[in-house]
Amino acid sequence: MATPDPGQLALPSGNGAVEHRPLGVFTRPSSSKGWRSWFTSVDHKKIGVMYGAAALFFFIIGGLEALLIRVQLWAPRGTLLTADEYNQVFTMHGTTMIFLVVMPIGAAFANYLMPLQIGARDVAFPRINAFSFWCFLFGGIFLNTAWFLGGGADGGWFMYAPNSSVVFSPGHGIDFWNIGLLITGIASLTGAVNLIVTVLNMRAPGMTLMKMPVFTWMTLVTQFLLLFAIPVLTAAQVLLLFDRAFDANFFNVEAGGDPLLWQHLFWIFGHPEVYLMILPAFGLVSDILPVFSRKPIFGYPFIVFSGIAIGFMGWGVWAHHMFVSGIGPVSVLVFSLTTMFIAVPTGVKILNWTATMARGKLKLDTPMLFCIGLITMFTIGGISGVTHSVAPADTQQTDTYYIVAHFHYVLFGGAFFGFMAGFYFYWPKVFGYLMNETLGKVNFWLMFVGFNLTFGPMHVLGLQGMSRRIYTYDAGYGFEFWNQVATIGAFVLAGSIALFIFNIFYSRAKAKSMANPGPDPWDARTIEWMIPSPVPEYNFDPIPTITRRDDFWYRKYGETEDHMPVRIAATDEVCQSAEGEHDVHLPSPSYWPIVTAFGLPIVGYGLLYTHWLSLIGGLIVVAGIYGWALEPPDDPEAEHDHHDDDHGPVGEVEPDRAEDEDLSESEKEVETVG
Ligand code: HEM
Ligand SMILES: [Cu+2]
Repeated sequence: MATPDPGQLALPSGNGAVEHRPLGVFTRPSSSKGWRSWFTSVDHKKIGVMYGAAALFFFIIGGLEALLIRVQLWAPRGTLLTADEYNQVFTMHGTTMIFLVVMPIGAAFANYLMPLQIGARDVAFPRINAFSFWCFLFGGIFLNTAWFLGGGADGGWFMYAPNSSVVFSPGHGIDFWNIGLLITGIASLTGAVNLIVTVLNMRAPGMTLMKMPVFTWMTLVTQFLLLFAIPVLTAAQVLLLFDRAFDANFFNVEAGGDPLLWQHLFWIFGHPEVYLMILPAFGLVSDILPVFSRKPIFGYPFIVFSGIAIGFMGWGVWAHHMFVSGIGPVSVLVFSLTTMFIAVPTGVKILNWTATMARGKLKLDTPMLFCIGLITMFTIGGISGVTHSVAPADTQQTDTYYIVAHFHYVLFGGAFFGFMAGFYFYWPKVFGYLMNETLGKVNFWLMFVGFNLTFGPMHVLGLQGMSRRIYTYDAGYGFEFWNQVATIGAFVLAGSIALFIFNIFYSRAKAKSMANPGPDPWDARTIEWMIPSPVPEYNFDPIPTITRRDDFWYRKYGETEDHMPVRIAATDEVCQSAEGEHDVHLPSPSYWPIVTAFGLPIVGYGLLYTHWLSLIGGLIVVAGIYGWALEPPDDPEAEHDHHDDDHGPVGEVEPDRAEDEDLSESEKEVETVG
């Protein structure tokens, strides 16, 4: 008698035969349609959209916290927040914006876009990809439930010891921060492994590394930074957990511990962290700028290798956050120099972007405006960054509003402006309609003005000596005027974000009466624009064969002797259509990623309240892993599953190997004619 497959039950089916029926819980959900499908989807596109939606939700929370800060500081002796409440609000604001907004928006674009840019059908491990997303979401919600369970974390986003100890912060706020970020850390690590394997293993034939779009390159560097940085933070967090839960004294100087250990561990993670936030935005700008300059990116290898250089050099500068922590003159000198050096590869990018625009046919549509916004605002942030690297000057600047201005110029002016360019540029590809261009331009200018009104004055306040993290200030220091300008700016900024959200719904409503903008509304350069919008579940059919960088562009345009583009084919001739039969195998939806992830916050609540909860949470995680391991690789009856017999094993996505040397003539031949 044949042994039944795991997850199957051998049932007598009369006439002595045995029928193998999958155990109910081990069958895979069949439909990839309807709202429920979002909970079981393993489709990288849906996961990308969910990362984006969740991050925008957390952005609103972080933004409201920022407005509370600004209202509190509108005038001397503000009374909106108490000192303790203020500590909670800026800690949660900083933590939310970094871990629950900027990082996941990077993950949203990486998940949705990168597989399309390399010509893949999905990421290497779709169920792990879903698991990563749910870990991020549940970790973020867990962290924010602190607001309803005694108050948010109050030790600042970098949580210095001994302030983070139970002596100085007895409530559970910091435990929610710690456990919440341990859970989101799992999301980052599993996500990083997944995306690295996908880039290195799943590229379309001919898509060699040096033909990949810059965003995919920056995604690869970002995932390696995550792979090495998150474990450092996790190690520090486990020490903090032991200090707070079991009096371990790792950071307690009276018991031989060392608070500086936390600072070193946190910033060994923390500085690469700032680069893994900015590099995806850099990648987006490097792919969008050529489209609106109608020129290829200037110095592609330099743009790529400067990103890789930043990825490496970012590990050698962490102690510039500790110039006044007593690390000694030699360390100060060394880290001062390494910090100055890292300005070089960053400068290379700004030079190459400027050279790409130079003598280009610039089209100032909204995505392009936000790209120019990033280049200008990040340059300002970069320059103030260089002033920090001069240690004696930093002694004056550190812990003042000059620093607050700096990191908002690089994080908001840099990363967020870059993401806004990506939203407006890729919106038609993801959702099948264009965002309203007039509202888009107003959105940009309102955000640009609001941003500079909010954070520009902070440079002045900082040099005037206003410390950060003070919940109020006395009259007579001359801080009033610029604080009021900054608060007005913050509300203009909030208005621009409200306008962005309005534009989403307005354009969606309008789209109902408008024609689909087609696969390539911007006349773009990379292959994600040669497939229908919204992108069909199977992405490409057939998988394209790549012959050069900007492969899609050169399917549409040839070049005259003086490198002027000349049309050689109409867009719809070279684009793939969603019409007709598409016989493509796809991984099936699954319950188990969300179930397994759901057990983690329950373990977290158990650590804070009752170990019974930890037990229950632990059982859910174990059951989830078992269910995951035992579920059939695929449900042959599943409606979404267009079997294609020439595809091998079912289940996880099959990689299309991209030979890293150029294609034989005959292969090139086959594809282009197709
Ligand atoms: C939406 C508009 C925003 C406004 C008005 C704003 C305002 C502020 C202000 C006033 C502070 C200083 C609080 C203090 O030191 O007392 C602050 C801190 C901070 N902000 Fe923002 N911010 C905004 C967006 C962002 C974004 C997009 C990020 C991106 C990552 C961010 C990251 C941070 C961080 C990390 C801190 C430090 C928190 C700490 O000291 O622990 N902010 N923000
Ligand atoms: Cu740093």
